[in-house]
Amino acid sequence: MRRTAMAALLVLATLRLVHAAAAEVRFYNWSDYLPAAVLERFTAETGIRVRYSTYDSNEAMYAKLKLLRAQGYDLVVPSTYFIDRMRQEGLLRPLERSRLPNFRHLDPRHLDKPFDPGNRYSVPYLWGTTGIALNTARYDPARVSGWADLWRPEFRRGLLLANDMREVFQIGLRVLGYSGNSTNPGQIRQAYEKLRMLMPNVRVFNSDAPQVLYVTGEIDAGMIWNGNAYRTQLEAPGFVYLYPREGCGLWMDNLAIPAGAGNPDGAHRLIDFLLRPDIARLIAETTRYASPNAEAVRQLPAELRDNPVMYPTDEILEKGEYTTDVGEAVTLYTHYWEWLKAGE
Ligand code: SPD
Repeated sequence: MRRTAMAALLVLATLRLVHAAAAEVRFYNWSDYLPAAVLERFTAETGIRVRYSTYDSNEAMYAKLKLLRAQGYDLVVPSTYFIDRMRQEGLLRPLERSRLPNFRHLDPRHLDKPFDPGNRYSVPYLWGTTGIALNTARYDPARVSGWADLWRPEFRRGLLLANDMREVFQIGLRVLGYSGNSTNPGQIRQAYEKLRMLMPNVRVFNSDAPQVLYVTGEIDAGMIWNGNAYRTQLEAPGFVYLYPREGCGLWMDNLAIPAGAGNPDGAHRLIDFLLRPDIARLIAETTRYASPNAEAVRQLPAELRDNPVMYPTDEILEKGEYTTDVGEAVTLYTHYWEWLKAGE
C-alpha cells in the first residue's frame, strides 16, 4: 500500500517536472538584441516562461552548443554562416513551417538563401551592416572614407573592434583587395599580418555593448554594427556612421532550434510570436536594426525606414559582402585570431 502511494507520488512529481519544462523556453540570443517587454508579452499571452541568456559572438554560442550536444537551449540566433555550419553538423532541428503562420510576413528577398535553402532550419530575425563609427568632435570625417584609414597614426590606442573573428578578418582581407570570405591560406596569412599592424591602434574588442563606450566618450572611433551606431547617435549626435569605400560587412542573424531542444513546441510558438508584425516592429524600433519582416517594415515610422544607417541604400548593399561559411579554413582563421588577440 505504502509502495503504491510512493509510486503515485513519484509519477506526480515527474509529471510536474515535465509540465514545468514544457512551460519554459530557454532562449539563447545575442546581447542587447531584444527588448524585455517582448518576452513579458509572450509569457502573458501564452503562459510560457522564457529563460533568457545572451552571448556576444557566434563562436561562443557554437562552442556551448557543441559542449552540450545541442541540448540545453530551445532557441538560438546564429548568423548566416553559422546556420550553414550548424545544419551541416546536425546541430539544428528542421522547422515545422505549418506551425509558423507568421512566416508569410517575411520579405522574400531575405529567404531561401544558399546558407539554408528553403529555410528548412532557420528564420531571419534581424539583419544589418558593419561600418565605421567616428566622433566628429575629435576626428575629421572627410579624412576617413575606408577601413584602410584606421591604420593611420592618429588612431593610436583609440579604436574599438568587434569581438568577432570573421568580421575583423574581413577588414584585413578587404583592405588587401580580397574577398572577406577568402579560404586561401596565403591571403588569410596576409590579412593576419596586416591586422597585426593595426593592433597598436586597437584599445578594446567589444561586441556586448559598444555604444556605451562611444556614448561615454571612452572611444571615439572604430568598427560598429549599424543598430549600435544608430543608438549611439541618439545619445551622442556628434557621431557619424560611415560605410567604408572597400565595402561594408553584411550579416543576418536567424532564429533556429537546436537539434536536442527539450521544448521544440514552445520554441515554435516563440518564433511565430517574434514574427508577428507588431512584435517584429517593436524589436526593430528598439534595437534600430533592420527587420526582414516586410509587414513590420511597412509599419515602421518613415524616420526609421528611410534612415540609411538602419536601411542602407542599394548601392551600399551592392558593395557589401555577406559573411559565408569558410569550411575547413575556419581553423586557420581561429589560429591567427588567437595570435592576434594575444599580441603575437
Ligand atoms: N548586439 C547584437 C548585434 C548582433 C549583430 N550581428 C552579428 C553579426 C556577426 N558577424
